[in-house]
Amino acid sequence: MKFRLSVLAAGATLVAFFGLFLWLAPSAQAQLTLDVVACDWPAGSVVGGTDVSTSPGATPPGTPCTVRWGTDITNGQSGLDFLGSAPQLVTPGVAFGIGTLFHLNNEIAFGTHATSAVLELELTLSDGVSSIMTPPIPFTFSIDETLNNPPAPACCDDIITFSAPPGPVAFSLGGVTYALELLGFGTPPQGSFVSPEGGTNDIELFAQIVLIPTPEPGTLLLFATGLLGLAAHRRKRMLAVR
Ligand SMILES: [Ca+2]
Ligand SMILES: [Ca+2]
Repeated sequence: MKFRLSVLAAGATLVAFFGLFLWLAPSAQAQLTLDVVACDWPAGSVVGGTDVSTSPGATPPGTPCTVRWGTDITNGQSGLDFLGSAPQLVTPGVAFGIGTLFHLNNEIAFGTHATSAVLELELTLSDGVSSIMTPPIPFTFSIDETLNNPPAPACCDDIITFSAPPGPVAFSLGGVTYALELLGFGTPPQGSFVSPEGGTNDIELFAQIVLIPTPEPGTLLLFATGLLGLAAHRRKRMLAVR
């Protein structure tokens, strides 16, 4: 009897683990077509800075989205531009260039610089059958406008970094759930972009689209069956020792 219960327990455990494996394992996915990378720097998201202005990127692509700040002292304001990539094929889990970031690193009056701004990206994607535009996916860019003392070019480059969204912004295409991750600046992707003083500096920004595993009804049923089997075995064992 004890042997039979053990076999049952082992079987239930295997079924539960197999169901869990199927639930978590992403299925192989074909390439997607990335048609448009639209962008915006929402004015309300800019922290610090005086005389802040923004403009969204145009669709179809070719015009960057822009944010400007600071008091011009004859060179122009400082700011950031983002220009989305040209249409391309992307493979889930594989890095691709999503666009180019420009830092307009002009000398501005002391204390008039911004410290961060949010870049919102909206991707138009298709899987060959259906097409979607994602919701706005926000990434916060921190701007460290270092003091220029002594003056450029001897000192001191500015540094741009970004952070991921607080939670993955999921979107669905063809019944599959995905999320967008920024990987970094340049190749191999770096976490920060060092921008020399005096002029406009640019760098390509790399990203990847990742699969978000979602349980399918059959997989869930398998997982639940295994769990129920384990629970039944446990109950029988508890009754047996009374
Ligand atoms: Ca600067
Ligand atoms: Ca500086």
